[in-house]
Amino acid sequence: MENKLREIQLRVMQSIEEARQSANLEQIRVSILGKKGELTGLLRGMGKLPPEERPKMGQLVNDVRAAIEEKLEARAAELKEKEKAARLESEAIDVTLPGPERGAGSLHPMNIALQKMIEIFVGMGYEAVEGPEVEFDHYNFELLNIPKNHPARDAQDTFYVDDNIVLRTHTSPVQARIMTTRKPPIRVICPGRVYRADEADATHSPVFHQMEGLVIDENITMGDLKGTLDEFARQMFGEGIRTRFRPSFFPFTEPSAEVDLTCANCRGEGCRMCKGTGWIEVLGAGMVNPRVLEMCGIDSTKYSGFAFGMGVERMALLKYNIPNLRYLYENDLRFLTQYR
Ligand code: 2U9
Repeated sequence: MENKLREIQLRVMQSIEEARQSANLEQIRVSILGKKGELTGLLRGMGKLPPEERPKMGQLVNDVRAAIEEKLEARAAELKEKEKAARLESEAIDVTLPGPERGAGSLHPMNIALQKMIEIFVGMGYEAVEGPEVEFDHYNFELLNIPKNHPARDAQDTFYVDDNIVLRTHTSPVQARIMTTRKPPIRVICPGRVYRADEADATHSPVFHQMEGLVIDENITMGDLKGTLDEFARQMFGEGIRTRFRPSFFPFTEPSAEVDLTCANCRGEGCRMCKGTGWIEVLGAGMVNPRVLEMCGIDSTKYSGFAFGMGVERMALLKYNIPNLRYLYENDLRFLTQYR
């Protein structure tokens, strides 16, 4: 039995030394020291030995077991170190490699158009002012001469938050707020997001952007409005683009006009885009209704003013010859990054 033990010890020590993975060590441990292991088997067989030999053999088995356990532990530590080193090596990051390329961003075409529009009016001495998108009925409608039961307040056009609060349907309430808090001369543009309960199609979206302008001073005339919009058209779309005023109606302006620009596609010759007319409708405008001036606390016998409004997305579509509003909202970068 002693020889058998020595033989086991030698053989096991050797195979531990030769093990290349922690998992192999575990196999060895089970096959020798486990319940059905070789050494455990020998220990069980001790009952067959003469009683006087049992203590000596018991001691020997324990020594061999201790030696094997110690060796297993030492080798496990060694392998663990090696495995860790190998893992570190394989996971090493070369910090000198270049990172993934990040292309330069670009502005959304709607914002490019808006920036240009703001720049033109700031160049003419206007101040850009913003206001709340969630607005009181009072500023969005009442002060603009749109009383209760006016068709423009129809629930199908307006998102109501409650009886007194709406998502603003135009940026006009910003000008109304300015008129109630400032004295003339007033010269402002009000760009921003507006909301209408519209079905989305090629030219409509329930959320879009407007830029409105307001000028109030002594002796402001329709001639000032015409000259201002002529200059805007020229700077926005180029030399030779003129404006044409057609009579219209808005509750907040009197008189009111719908304003066409020379078709930039055919330069007024007549083409498919302008349906042969040479003109494209792009703006609304007019002289501020004296009732609106008075409701906002401005003396309509001393002051007069003009106002205009335009859709920013509409300007972008025209400027870049984009056929459908949905291209602006689909967020396809191949499309959006084309514009400067
Ligand atoms: C105050 C007084 C008057 C703003 C104006 C328009 C004409 C107009 C539309 C153009 C296309 C809106 O984007 S659109 O759908 N706007 O036609 N807006 S005059 O007049 C005002 C505003 C505020 C206190």
